Amino acid sequence: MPRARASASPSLALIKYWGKQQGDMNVPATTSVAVGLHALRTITVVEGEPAAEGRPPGARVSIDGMEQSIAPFAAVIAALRERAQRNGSRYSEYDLTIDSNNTFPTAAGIASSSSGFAALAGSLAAFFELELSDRELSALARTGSGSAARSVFGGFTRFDSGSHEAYRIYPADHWPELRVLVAITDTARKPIGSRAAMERTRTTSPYYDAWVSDSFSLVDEAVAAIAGRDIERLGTAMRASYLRMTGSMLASDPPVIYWISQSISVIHLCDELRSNGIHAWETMDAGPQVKILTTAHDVPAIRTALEESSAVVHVLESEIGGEPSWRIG
Ligand code: 2P0
Repeated sequence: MPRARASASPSLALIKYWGKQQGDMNVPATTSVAVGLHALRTITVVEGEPAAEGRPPGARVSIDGMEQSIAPFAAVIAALRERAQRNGSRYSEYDLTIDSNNTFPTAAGIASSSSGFAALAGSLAAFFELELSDRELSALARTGSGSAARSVFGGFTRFDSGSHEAYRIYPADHWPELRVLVAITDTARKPIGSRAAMERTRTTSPYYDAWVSDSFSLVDEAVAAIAGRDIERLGTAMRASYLRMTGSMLASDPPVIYWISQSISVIHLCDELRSNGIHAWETMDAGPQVKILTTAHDVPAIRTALEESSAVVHVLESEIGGEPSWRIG
């Protein structure tokens, strides 16, 4: 039975994508700047067998052993299959069994859709024996989830407003000391998916237009900070981005509130650590976990503080990296 395997890491946005341009699938309204979280992976295996005569080929998807509704994956699978048909792939009419596993909690705000759709697109490209450039794969992964366009690259990435694909701005070894600690505060599934929440923000938040127009100034600031390996400058821009994004969410109707009391405790803890000269720069996404950007030097102090806090269930640590891989067999 033909088989392909892919693995990708979640893409953590330092400068956030929140809101879509109208008219195409997951084309961002804001420019995002992100890093790949090397220690966290989604691993996806695709197997196939010929579809029965006279029946269109189908697909089944499971995540962490649980069968999923096909709807969220249909666009990416259709796009890759269409590409396979055009290229005359010998497997284009195969029924697919897609099995995906995360090494971290799914759907709790650690960007599992970014690594998930990047690994899905990569595994299908390998299965159908397609030769795609990274940029082509990024555009295909984007049809599943906007942030997945970034996870097709490791290291430091950028996804421009109005663009169909992301690109790498620096490889991971540009800044080897950089680290991310993820403070897990709750592993329950989030109350509202980011897609619906983004759309609610766009259509009901009086702050949405201000969020979008303001967001661009932070991009240049973050890129300059990465170029100069300046953690304080990067942390300051990153903090402004997530707080302004959150402001636009909170002003939606009904409000979008991903924070729980433990998240706020960790935000205050980071503030306290910074006032003691420790580089603990937090950011948050569509979930209650708090991600802390720092350097290797300050990891032990932050870890100790997080482990002593009753707000934190578990701490994950990652270097920057997350080079994806895909292969046949
Ligand atoms: C990001 N997030 O830049 C932002 C920041 C969450 C907050 O991208 O609708 O799953 O599939 O394109 O990529 C999460 O949203 O949304 C996200 P869709 P996605 O990482």
